[in-house]
Amino acid sequence: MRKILVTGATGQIGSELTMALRERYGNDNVIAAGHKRKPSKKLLNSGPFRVIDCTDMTTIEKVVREFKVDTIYHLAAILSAVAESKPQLAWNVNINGLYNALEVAREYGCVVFVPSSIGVFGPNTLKNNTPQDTIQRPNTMYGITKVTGELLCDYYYEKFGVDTRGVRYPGIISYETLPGGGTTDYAVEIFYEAIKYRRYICYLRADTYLDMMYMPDAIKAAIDIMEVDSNRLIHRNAFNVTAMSFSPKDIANEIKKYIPDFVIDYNVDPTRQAIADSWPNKMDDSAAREEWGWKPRYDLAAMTKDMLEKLSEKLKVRI
Ligand code: AKB
Repeated sequence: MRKILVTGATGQIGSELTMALRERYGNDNVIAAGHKRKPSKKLLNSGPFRVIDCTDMTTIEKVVREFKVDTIYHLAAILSAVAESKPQLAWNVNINGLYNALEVAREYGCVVFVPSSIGVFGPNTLKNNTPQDTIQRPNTMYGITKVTGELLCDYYYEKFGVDTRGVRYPGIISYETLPGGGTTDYAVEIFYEAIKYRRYICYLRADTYLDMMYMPDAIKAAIDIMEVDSNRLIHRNAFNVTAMSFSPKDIANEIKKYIPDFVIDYNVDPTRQAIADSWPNKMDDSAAREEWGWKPRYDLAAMTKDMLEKLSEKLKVRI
C-alpha cells in the first residue's frame, strides 16, 4: 500500500484530493500537510495532518521520514493573480518549494505528482487547440514558475530517475473549498453569488474563453496518471488536460436555465484580464487521452447542474 503525502492539502484541489486518496488507499496512509490555511474538521478528523512550509526542506523531510512516505502530491503553490502582486513570494513557494519536494523525493525514492497549469502558455502560443508541445513564453510570474517546474520535473526524471508526473490543469470548479488568488476563480464565485444574490459582477470580459474542469475530473486525472504504468508515459510532467471551454457569458447563460432572474455584470480587472488573455482558449489534450486514457466526465451542462445542486444544499438556499 502506498504512503502518500499531500502538500497544499488545505487548498482547493488538495482538500478534496486528500479525501479521495484516503478513501482509495486508507485514511492512515494519506498524510495531509498545510501551512497557512486552517484545515477543515473533515481533513483533521479523517487522518494524519502535519504543518509543512515547503520553502523549508527540513519540514518536508521530517514528515517523509516519520511516515515512510513513498508518494508525494506536491500541490502547495501560489496561484496566478496573487503571483502577479507578490512575484517574489511566488518564486519562493513555486520554485524553491518544488525544488525542496523534488530533493526529498530523490533522497527517499518517492514518486511525485506536480500540477502544472494553462498558465505555462503565453500571448504568442496558438490559442485554439493549443498543442501539447508548442511555444511556452508566458509573461506572468505564475507562468514562469510553472514552466520552470515542468522542466525541473523532467530534469529530476532524466538525471536522477525520480518518477515525476503531472498535468496542466485548467481552471478548476468546485463547491467544497474556495480557490484562492487565481484568474479562473470567477467560475466558482459566480455560483456562490448566483445562489445567494442572483447577481454576479465578473472581473473578466464576457467573451473571455478559458479551459475549465469540474473537481471530480481533476481528482480523477491526478489519481489516474499516478496509477498508470510508467512505460506508457512519453510526456511525463505536463499533459494538457481539459474538460470544457467557456466564457463568462456562456456560464451565465447556463446558470440562467436554473435561475432565470440571474444577472451578470462586468467590471473588468485589467491585471486578471491580461493574464486570461495570455492563456489558451482551448487546449488539445489528445496526448493525455492516448498515453493514459484521460477522459473527462463533466461538460458545462453537467457541471453546472451538479454545482447548483450541491452548492445550494451546502448554502441552505433553495434555487
Ligand atoms: C489560476 O487561475 O491561477 C489557476 C490556474 C489556471 O492555474 N486556476
